[in-house]
Amino acid sequence: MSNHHANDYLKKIHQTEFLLSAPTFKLCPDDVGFEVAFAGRSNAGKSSAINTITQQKQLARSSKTPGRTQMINFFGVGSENSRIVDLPGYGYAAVPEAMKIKWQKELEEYLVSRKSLVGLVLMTDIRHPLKYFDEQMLHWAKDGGLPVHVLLTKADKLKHGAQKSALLATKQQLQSLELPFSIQLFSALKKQGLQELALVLGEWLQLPVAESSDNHTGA
Ligand SMILES: Nc1nc2c(ncn2[C@@H]2O[C@H](COP(=O)(O)OP(=O)(O)OP(=O)(O)O)[C@@H](O)[C@H]2O)c(=O)[nH]1
Ligand SMILES: [Mg+2]
Repeated sequence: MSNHHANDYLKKIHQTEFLLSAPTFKLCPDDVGFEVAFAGRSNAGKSSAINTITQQKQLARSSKTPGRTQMINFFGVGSENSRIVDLPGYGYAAVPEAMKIKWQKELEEYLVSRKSLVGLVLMTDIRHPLKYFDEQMLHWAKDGGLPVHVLLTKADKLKHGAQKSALLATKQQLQSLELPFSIQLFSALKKQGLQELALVLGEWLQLPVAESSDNHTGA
């Protein structure tokens, strides 16, 4: 797999546009095409990752206040049939219990039954191990036959060696769950891991690549 494709995918991903915000999954776009969901605890860095990979400062609102993203936000990657979804963060303590339970039911239904959903990007702050609800998400993804790509976000908060250790520890944690997954380091601040993420999104969303000129010889 080449960086060549990663750059083609990135170019396409830069063309991402906001589609719509939905307060519930009942109001989400038609279940056609391909969709990748970005999920994680509140404040994990979901919106920042979307803004960074799309090279658009304000596409997904990011904020220092946890729980700010209450709506399910849909973005079209060059087309409304290739979508990125910014899911509301979970684990925000101030949300009433009844609302949490209602939301969790909706989330589970979405992950298990949404046909256009082709992958889950699960984000977790590199300084925090996967928590109970992250594992819950991973099990729902497994139930839905959904591949999972884990981003260890805010990697810039740790030195190189500590980044590697965190990567290894989370890999081991995921392996013990016996789920198919891939994992990478990511930093929105340092723009670290963009190509790796672009490759995953490009493949899952089946984004077009430019015609290869590799076969042309001479002249
Ligand atoms: N140092 C550092 N800070 C980051 C990075 N990414 C996000 N942050 C900060 O972490 C906080 C939360 O980022 P968001 O992108 O809003 O997180 P979110 O997951 O969308 O949060 P909710 O929408 O509330 O669930 C903000 O203060 C960001 O500036 C990163 O790569 N490095
Ligand atoms: Mg957000």
